[in-house]
Amino acid sequence: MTSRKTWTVILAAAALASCSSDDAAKDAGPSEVTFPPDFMWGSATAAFQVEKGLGNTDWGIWVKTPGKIANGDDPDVGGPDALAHIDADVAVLKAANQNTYRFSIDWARVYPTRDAFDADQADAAAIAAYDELFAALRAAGIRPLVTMQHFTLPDWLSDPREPEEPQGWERPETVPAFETWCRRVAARWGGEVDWWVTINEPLVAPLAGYVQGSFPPGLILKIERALEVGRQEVLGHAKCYDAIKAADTIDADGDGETSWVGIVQHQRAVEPELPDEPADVEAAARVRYLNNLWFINAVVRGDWDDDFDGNLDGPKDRKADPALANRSDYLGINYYSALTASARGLVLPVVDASIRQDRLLTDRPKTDFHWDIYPEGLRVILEEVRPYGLPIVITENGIADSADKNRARYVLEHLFQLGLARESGLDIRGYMYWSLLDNFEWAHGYCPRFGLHTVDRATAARAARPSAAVYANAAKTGKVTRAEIDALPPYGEPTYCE
Ligand code: IFM
Repeated sequence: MTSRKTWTVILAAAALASCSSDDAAKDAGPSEVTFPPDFMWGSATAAFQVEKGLGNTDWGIWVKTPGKIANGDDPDVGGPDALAHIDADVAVLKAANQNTYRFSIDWARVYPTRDAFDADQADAAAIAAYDELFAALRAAGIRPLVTMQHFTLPDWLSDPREPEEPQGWERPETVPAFETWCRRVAARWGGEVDWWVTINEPLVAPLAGYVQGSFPPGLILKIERALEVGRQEVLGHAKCYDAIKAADTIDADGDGETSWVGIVQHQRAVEPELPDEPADVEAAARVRYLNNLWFINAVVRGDWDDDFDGNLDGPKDRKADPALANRSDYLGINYYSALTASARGLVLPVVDASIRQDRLLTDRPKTDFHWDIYPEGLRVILEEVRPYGLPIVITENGIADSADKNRARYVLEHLFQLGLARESGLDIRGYMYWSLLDNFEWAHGYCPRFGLHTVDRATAARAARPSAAVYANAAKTGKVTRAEIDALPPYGEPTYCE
């Protein structure tokens, strides 16, 4: 059980964070925010969401399982097919004044079988395709920011047809295999890449895969297994970090560093469902700790809270473990929205709270995906990570908005908050919009449209949405003004997906 003292500390931190947000909201502040010339302006994708032909992954099996994907959508049909459209994607990045592109290299594409991985026989076509992408980016002067694992795992490590067996990160061979994967990728492409992400959103996969059932292996309320996945991902991250540091010996961008290796977390502004209800306030503190801080504590401070209870008093807990500490050169933050926690409803063990991520009972505008639009929440979650003292990259921020009526305002308002956060002393190095293109949104298929660019479902032709020009202008001028934001229409009704 979590001690009263522990939660008092966590609640105090939460109060501090919400003070900062109130201050931010009250602060009419400057009429513009500016960003330095070396700021990373970019957008992001992930292999499974934009490539095709990844049937040999756990997700490849999952999408073929009837009933798992909305509308029966298939990433092999009607998607961006990114590896066959490298020039088109680099052209739209360039046209939008972006100097950085975040994408993932897929492990199962490079090593389609266990035998190929064990023998280190990389697939020639895969290597050629990623080489082509790196060459095109280099020619366009666009910096790659590369993710080693973005939700998918090779089917030889994770098979959702056998959900009762240990899968993916639960298997003892996965962490050492991931370490090897990271080492080989960093050795092969370290001359192209300086900015690396180990694992994308490590806590989303266990939550969705073992608690909610929407990701492979599709289990519901298997809490102990979910926690073990989270623990193994910490170990995998630390091993991957060390492997990249050893293998990437080339300073590709001439900044004096051969590599910047970070974790990417999906942070939410966690709020009590009923702000005047003390039990909900405490529930929010527990969820905030678990979702936003638990992983970072482990890989930055080496504080291993094995039982996830918010203190380091447990029999397996460790403080400042040197095998884990200082394993993130920067924090990658994916920020989209708020979530609410309550002491009532479907209360999950460990956090002793129910969690709502969409259709929040707030009066904020919503996205097509039923998420709250809450730009000030960006500052709330940035304040939470200020104590770690690390550089920060916003590795994802974006909106599902098929009609493109709210995206320009969404982007500029978030950038404005980011600028204010910079001015308050946070070392923020970049902003990646999610996503460069409309793509395959996991269990929701193609319906949520996050793209700055549309993708024709028949021809895969890319076309810029009007908001792409608004983002491009911010990147070009390095500033966002209140006047620009005020000139945009107010948020309108979303086009809900389902
Ligand atoms: O599409 C996802 C991405 O894969 C991870 N971060 C959140 C995005 C939107 O849901």
